[in-house]
Amino acid sequence: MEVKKTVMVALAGRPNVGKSTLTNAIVGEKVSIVTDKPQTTRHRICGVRQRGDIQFVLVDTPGFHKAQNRLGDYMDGVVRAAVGDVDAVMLLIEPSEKVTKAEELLIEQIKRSGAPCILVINKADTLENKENLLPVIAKYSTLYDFDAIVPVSAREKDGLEVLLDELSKFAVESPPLFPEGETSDQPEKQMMAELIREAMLKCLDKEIPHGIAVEIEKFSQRNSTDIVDCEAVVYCEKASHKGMIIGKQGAMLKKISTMARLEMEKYMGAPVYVRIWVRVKENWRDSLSLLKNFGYEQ
Ligand SMILES: Nc1nc2c(ncn2[C@@H]2O[C@H](COP(=O)(O)OP(=O)(O)OP(=O)(O)O)[C@@H](O)[C@H]2O)c(=O)[nH]1
Ligand SMILES: [Mg+2]
Repeated sequence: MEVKKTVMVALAGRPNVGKSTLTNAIVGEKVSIVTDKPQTTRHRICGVRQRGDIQFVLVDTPGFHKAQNRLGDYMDGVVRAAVGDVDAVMLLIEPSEKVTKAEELLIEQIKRSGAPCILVINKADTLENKENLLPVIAKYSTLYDFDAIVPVSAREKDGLEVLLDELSKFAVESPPLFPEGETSDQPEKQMMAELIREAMLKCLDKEIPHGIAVEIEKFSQRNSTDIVDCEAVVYCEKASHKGMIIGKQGAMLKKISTMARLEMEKYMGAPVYVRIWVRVKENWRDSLSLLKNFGYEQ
């Protein structure tokens, strides 16, 4: 069906509430990486989904948090900019009455932007009793007059049609913002870097994966085959971190490479050869020039 209307919607919320999971669930494929660690997403990533004659553009953003370095400042800036630049906002929360500073600040941003806002209570599958939603709804209703409140489970893909129905109300007549069939604005090369970062977040503990940046040095198709060659450099912040990333006789790096390769092959639909080097760049998260170098630039 021809696209006649579009609606661009930002997903905002504190780290780990499931913004990227919800983006992927609505799009129907993985466009944004997901892990159980907070601060997984660092960029603004658009996911695209068509239903009927409406094109939905989901703007996934980094979790809003109290920034502790310049990378964090950049990430929070991405959220602020996204909230001010869309047809509607979804504020994602977990089913809890506890309102954190991040949610208070986001509600302030939303008020200031004047964009319509839907409160999305995610992870509804974790509730034993749906009645437990009522105090959450009551609490949040005192903070802001939301245009709608929709409980969903991004993981179980539950409640998504109702959510899309609500979002449809903010669609505007427009030619498509993305060409038909395109599901994301993220270049393949950047997705490869993200999938390596995802594997590192999953395999490594504590601070280490948060201090990692990935740079793709080679990404090309091998002559007259469908094989993709990918070479990447992973930057970490300390020599001791480098040791842990590589592991005993390279075991950890091998585990990370394999995990990343499987996801890359799924994404590319072709065999992928991955080689990863590890280098140390101290305090890159506070260096404006290195942040820019790694693509973290407004
Ligand atoms: N039980 C349950 N878990 C969920 C649901 N949605 C997401 N999760 C889990 O929550 C964790 C965080 O999910 P993400 O999608 O990465 O969260 P995010 O909000 O994008 O996080 P940041 O990018 O760090 O801000 C992952 O372990 C998900 O599997 C849900 O509906 N139910
Ligand atoms: Mg995310």
